[in-house]
Amino acid sequence: KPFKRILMTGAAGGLGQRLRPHLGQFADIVRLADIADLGPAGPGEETVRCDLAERDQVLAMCEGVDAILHFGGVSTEVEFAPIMQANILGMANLYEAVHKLGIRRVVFASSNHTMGMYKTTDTVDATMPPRADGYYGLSKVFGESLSRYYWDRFGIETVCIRIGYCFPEATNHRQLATWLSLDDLVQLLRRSLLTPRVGHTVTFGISDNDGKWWDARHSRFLGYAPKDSSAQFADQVYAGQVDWRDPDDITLVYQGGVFLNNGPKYKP
Ligand code: NAI
Ligand code: 15L
Repeated sequence: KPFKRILMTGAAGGLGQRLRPHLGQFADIVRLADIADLGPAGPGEETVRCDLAERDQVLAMCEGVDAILHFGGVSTEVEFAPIMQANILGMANLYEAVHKLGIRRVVFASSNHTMGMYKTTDTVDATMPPRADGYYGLSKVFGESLSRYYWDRFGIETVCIRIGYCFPEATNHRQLATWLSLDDLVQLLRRSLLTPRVGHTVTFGISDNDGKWWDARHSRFLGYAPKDSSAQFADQVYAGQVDWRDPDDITLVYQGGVFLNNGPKYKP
């Protein structure tokens, strides 16, 4: 196997639970970490309870690992304080530990919400400036910048995957554009972990969908070749939805979709 031990944070979450059965291919030992209960460790697994906001716990969580899949943190738009703790302080704690322990590579679950203020008529590539759609997206921009710094300054490699919509089925027009199948995510993780030199790379976590909004030309060297497409859900979506170009609906105008409705609200 390519690694002796890898760590996955956020392993109790939605993606963590779906990925868990696929991680054994990467390492002899898979260390699963979360602040939430992970259940009993299976063969080849270790479990660790860790709050990403707690520096000492993060250091202990990272000890003895060769690479990290960093999926832990707040995964939706909420108020700033919990995002700051888990995603901002948590990211700083993680990279401090990574540097201290000499860990060479991290795969970071970034998000399409780093670019949610681009319009659904725009095509975005990895060289374009981030345009986050809220605190959550901003925290992922911070994560991308922090990991860039750790590459530039200390040579720690990171692949930032701006994941689209990784759930079993696409049920609306936005999800058709942004859908990522589990198998394609597993392939992308494999390419991100095993490609010999990745430096600091920003890529997009989507399947081979029609009408994509993102152009992954700058990360082609990863060799990611998605096998699935959201086209399998298109008939169902188009049958149920009519006006998905309504210019007065900000959740349709901007790529961030419904996250646009969840940001800070100032009441007069
Ligand atoms: P999720 O919310 O189901 O899982 C996140 C996990 O992180 C949870 O198990 C939670 O307990 C853990 N966590 C939260 N705060 C923590 C803390 N302070 N310390 C330690 N663990 C903490 O989210 P999901 O859907 O599994 O996503 C995983 C990652 O992928 C997240 O970072 C999310 O931002 C990112 N992502 C997911 C997308 C998707 O389509 N599912 C799309 C874009 C990004
Ligand atoms: C995300 O970043 C979230 O973690 C996920 O739950 C979805 O909401 C996804 O983006 C999306 O944009 O649909």
